[in-house]
Amino acid sequence: MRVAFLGLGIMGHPMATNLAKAGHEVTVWNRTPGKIVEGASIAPTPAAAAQGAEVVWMCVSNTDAVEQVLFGADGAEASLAEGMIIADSSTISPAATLKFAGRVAAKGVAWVDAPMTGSKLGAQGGSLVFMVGGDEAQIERLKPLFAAMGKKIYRMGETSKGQATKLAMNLQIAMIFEGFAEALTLATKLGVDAQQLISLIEATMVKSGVVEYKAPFVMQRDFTPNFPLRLMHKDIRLALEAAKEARVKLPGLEAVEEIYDLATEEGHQDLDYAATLTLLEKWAGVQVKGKAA
Ligand code: NA7
Repeated sequence: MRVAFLGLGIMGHPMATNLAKAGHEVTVWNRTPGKIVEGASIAPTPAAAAQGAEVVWMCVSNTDAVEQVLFGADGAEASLAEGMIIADSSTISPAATLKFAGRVAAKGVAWVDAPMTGSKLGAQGGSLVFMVGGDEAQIERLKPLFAAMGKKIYRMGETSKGQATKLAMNLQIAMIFEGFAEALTLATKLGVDAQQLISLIEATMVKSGVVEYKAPFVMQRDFTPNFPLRLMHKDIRLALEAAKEARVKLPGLEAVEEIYDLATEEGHQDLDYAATLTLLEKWAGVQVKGKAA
């Protein structure tokens, strides 16, 4: 398929690479120029990338970035034509998604929100899991593209339900990691070996995909971003905003948000969200490490 891919960050770059590798005709655009994707052409603006495309696929930071890329100066909107599909893998506000989808629907363009989970390794390995909102027939048309980038697609309902689901998923990731980080900090302070604790976690019902993914990074104290803290912070805020609009109380997530506020004040926003651990360590006066470390 002819795809315009907009946004070549940690996730977008490997996704676009996998689309090109699978033989799709990919044109990429990134706000900061200079990024190349093997097998893809480069366009100077979103409008130029979208010209003649069947699908415009976005993977940019946040709601404002999506608005900018589509409707700002040189935005993709100028090149939209009847029958095209916009697929959005950015994590953004479900309410804004509906607003944007309404605006492009006037041009006969469908909107499929397609946020994903799987982090940098999943994007590189083409094993992302997509949670998707949109019309079934349009999602069907996108199947070859999903197949090139991911291993599973879950249709969660109509447009915006993919975004709503993503917020519910990242809420859990943030809270599960925070539980793990607090457990590691307390155990270390009380004299328990962290690596031993992790082995026990893995052998019991406490185990989780989040812990399995993050434990090796934490034990190596590698906080380079797989999923940057600033983006998890954004998702926590989006979830709290959506909860407020829907009159839902999320007291646990509100407490976790404070940790992210403080981590940001400490300048950790560009590290992985696992760096929230370092705040707990600082307050406790310990550093989590295994005997071997
Ligand atoms: P990154 O690595 O921070 O990449 C973000 C991308 O979004 C990158 O290409 C940015 O371009 C682009 N961006 C950011 N703001 C804008 C604006 N205003 N206009 C155009 N492009 C913009 O994030 P990830 O790849 O990890 O994640 C992307 C999304 O998936 C995000 O919503 C996550 O929550 C899930 P730059 O290179 O900085 O010029």
